[in-house]
Amino acid sequence: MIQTPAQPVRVMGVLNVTPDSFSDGGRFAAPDTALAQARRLIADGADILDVGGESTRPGAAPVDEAEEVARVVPLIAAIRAESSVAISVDTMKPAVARAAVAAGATIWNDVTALRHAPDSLATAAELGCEVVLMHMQGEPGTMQAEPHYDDVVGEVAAFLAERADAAMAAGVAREKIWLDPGVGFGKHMTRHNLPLLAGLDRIVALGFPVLLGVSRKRFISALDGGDREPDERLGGSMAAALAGAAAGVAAVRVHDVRETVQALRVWRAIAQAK
Ligand code: 9MG
Repeated sequence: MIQTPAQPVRVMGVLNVTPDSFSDGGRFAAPDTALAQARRLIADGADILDVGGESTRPGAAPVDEAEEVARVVPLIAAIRAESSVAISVDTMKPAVARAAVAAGATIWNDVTALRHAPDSLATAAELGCEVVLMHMQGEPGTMQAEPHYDDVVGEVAAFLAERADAAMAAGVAREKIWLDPGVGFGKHMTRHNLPLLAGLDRIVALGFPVLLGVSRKRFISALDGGDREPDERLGGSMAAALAGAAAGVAAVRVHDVRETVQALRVWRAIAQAK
């Protein structure tokens, strides 16, 4: 069923300060370039900036804690000094999340759903920040080798429900929890990502706000001839974001903020005119 959410879908702009992210690796690694990009994303209408200092793409080099803190914390502090925009930190390391929250981040976006370190759950509870719990089958380095599901939507939903329970049992408040199906993380490009996108309403039905990341992902290229570079996937990114909006997601994580804001505004206006 098509939903028109009471609130507009929020737009999370991607701000990678990494030399090797899949779409924008290296472009915003220098501090002044990264702050300029943050300003651009805010001007384009981003509700949240997702600052990441370690790439999760298969084959990316691991980054040590001190280096990751050095990449993200000065940028978060600089954004916070001039803007009240919501900031999330994309990290799997509790110490990085802790430093980022101290610098002004209010959301911990963890692609491992607080499974990476023994103290991840306790740290999230102690920080009292919002947390994004994302589904991933396997580890970032090898997750695309041979992903397998009997029922991708059911298994992702069960995993996310279990991680939300684990977070709440550790002391994370229910209203701080977001869920994310992890499109492209340990999923076959079309056999798993497409049914997952088609079944998003079952993830939404778990009762937590859902974040959806589809922007520029490889499945879009696979559906469009197979060899589209990340910056040639805008149309597919919009289509998938709107499919998420129709299923009731609360936010989309995107590279192309201005185009997404426009697409969501038009989609919402049409849906509300019914
Ligand atoms: C860091 N990152 C890359 N893709 C992502 C996605 O789909 N969701 C979330 N939460 N984080 C992502």
